Amino acid sequence: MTLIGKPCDISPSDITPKQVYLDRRSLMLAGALGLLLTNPALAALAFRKSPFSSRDKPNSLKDISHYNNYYEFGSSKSDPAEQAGQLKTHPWNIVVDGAVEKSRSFSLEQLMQFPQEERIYRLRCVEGWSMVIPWIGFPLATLLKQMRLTSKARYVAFETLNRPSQMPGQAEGLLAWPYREGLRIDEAMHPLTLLAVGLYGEVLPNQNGAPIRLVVPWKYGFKSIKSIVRIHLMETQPQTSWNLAAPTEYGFYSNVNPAVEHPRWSQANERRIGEFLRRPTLPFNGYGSQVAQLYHGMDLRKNF
Ligand SMILES: Nc1nc2c(c(=O)[nH]1)N[C@H]1C(S)=C(S)[C@@H](COP(=O)(O)O)O[C@H]1N2
Ligand SMILES: [Mo]
Repeated sequence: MTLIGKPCDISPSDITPKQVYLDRRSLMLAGALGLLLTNPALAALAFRKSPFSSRDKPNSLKDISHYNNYYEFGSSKSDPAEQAGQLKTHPWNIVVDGAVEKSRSFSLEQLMQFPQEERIYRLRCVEGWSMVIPWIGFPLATLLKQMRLTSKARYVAFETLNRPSQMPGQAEGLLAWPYREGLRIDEAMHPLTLLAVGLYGEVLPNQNGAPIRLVVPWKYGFKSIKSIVRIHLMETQPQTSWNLAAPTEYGFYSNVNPAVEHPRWSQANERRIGEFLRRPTLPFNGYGSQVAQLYHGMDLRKNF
């Protein structure tokens, strides 16, 4: 398998404890609040750098956490940063059920036990902008391999939390709530497919999908569902919120494809947030050497 750029050599010095990102003041504050000692999910976000990282320069933390799509908190880019603080992300569990021999619930603390990596990925939104984000997380495959899947497990469906009391956008009928997404099982098992629990060395800001969200870097941003509470293995292709809302605009696959237009605009190029000139959009968002073979023989115009 080819990697993006050159794989970096991973040495023990690349294992970066969360503490190096914290200044003295925030460390003392975290200590005073008891976070570092009593909450294992927040204490030890240690990770190693991944050879799967893009070499593009990451966007600033400010851009990444203040220009968001998270319709549960409103439909403008600034709404999530203003509104998502009210979401309570602890305690948190993900239920894995459906086509498995035995359903299981994973607490956030259990999920944090999986080896964590920093993965710098490009994110291409269907609206025509892109960002580069240094995620921290683990492959979805790591979680799925904990389960015994049955032969009916051909697709994976994901669901976001449904909690209108803390997610004001869910009172509006913009989308079918809870937000739903899905992948084919081979896409879900692909080593690039990540469950992210942090970014820039910290736990995820709420507006980026805390405490745990999906990241599928070769697909348009809306596939990367936030604040996941359920992973359901299925035999048939799951429904997705955006496909239900506008089936001619948002298909199931949603692979980044500059050659297939959105009905209302071109997908040929994109604006990297923070840059002025638009840049050409790459097939599969530049991850084609790793994922194109998943779609061998498929008509990607029909399966958009
Ligand atoms: N639950 C949920 N997940 C979601 C969305 C949403 O509205 N609700 N928006 C999607 C879209 S359109 C994009 S582009 C990305 C944005 O992720 P970011 O804000 O962390 O950059 O989240 C995706 N995940
Ligand atoms: Mo998006």
